[in-house]
Amino acid sequence: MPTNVSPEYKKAEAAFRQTRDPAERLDLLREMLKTIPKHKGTEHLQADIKTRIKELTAELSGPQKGAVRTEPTHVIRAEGAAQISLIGPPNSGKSLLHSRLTGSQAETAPYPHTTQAPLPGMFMHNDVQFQLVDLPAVSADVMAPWLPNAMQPAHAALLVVDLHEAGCMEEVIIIRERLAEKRIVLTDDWSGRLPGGLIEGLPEPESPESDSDTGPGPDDEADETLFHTLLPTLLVVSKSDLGFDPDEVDVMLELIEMRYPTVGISAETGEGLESLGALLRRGLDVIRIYTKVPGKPPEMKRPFTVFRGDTVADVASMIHRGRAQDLRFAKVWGSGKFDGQQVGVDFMIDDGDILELHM
Ligand SMILES: Nc1nc2c(ncn2[C@@H]2O[C@H](COP(=O)(O)OP(=O)(O)OP(=O)(O)O)[C@@H](O)[C@H]2O)c(=O)[nH]1
Ligand SMILES: [Mg+2]
Repeated sequence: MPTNVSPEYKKAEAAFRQTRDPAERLDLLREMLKTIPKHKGTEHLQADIKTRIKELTAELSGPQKGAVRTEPTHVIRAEGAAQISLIGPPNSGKSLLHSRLTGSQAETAPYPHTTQAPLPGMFMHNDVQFQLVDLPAVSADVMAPWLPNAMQPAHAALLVVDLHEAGCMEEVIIIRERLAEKRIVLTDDWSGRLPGGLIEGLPEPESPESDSDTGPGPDDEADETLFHTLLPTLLVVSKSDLGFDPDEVDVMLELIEMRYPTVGISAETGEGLESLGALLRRGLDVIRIYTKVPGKPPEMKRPFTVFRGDTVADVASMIHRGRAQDLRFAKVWGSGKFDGQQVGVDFMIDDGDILELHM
């Protein structure tokens, strides 16, 4: 429905769609509520914004005073290139995978619902760091009430399934439904960057200038998707050491009517683990940026990571939190017309660029 919203509202909404940080999102929601035109056409949206403000405030304020049970806050601030949620039915191998990839020593056990709290850990793919968050299982009768909120900061999900378990497909359908009710959508849309179905070996990279304009942009989306968290999802078929039948993957994808990019892995033997980082990096279009100070060589060991489409201003706000508006210009080596070219804050950086920020 056209609601004739103000430019201020549009700006806050666009920023809201961009950020995954819960505290920033809360500020932006308040700004949206302040700037939304108050008339009949926006009543629904106003109510939705208020609900999200309440939910986020409760989640961010942690345990309530005088509450019977004190629970820690379950939202984990995203670190590294991207936050990835580990989700799936009980006992499917999420925690052993977490442990193998991040060295977390996450508790694993041969019975369901071992994991009860979110556990973050970092894993490296080449020089790109991903944050992997182990989460409790979802089943028909159990889903931690805080789980949907804990998935808000994520950029993608690994849906871990054990095809040796009877009822695996039904479980996946239930998980998708239960999360969708809470507006967490496990989508198979990776903006064309990953093929659907079983992936054996890494797919050939797309044309290098993979246009970042695939998929619906913020302006094309209807209001209803505003508070949906769309998580591009990889289907991870676990325990491949116990046998692995590619045909079963096809049957599963057909039954759940999704074309998730799918990999078979074994956390026990390590088979297939290498491909996860590579697929996430390609799927999320993570690019690396190096920085330098004037007159000094660049720091080439630890890149900053951003997403393709990000600008010089985005890098500045990551490095100089709260001081990004002080950025005057940057010099870029790599994707500029010539090395050391002076560029503005809106310049779109590319993988491997070296930046010199002038504040
Ligand atoms: N053979 C084999 N067993 C595995 C593999 N991954 C996990 N397991 C076993 O499967 C059982 C469950 O593993 P967990 O990692 O605890 O599973 P989970 O999905 O975290 O379970 P919940 O936290 O209860 O949801 C344990 O006995 C693991 O040793 C694997 O790759 N191969
Ligand atoms: Mg677990």
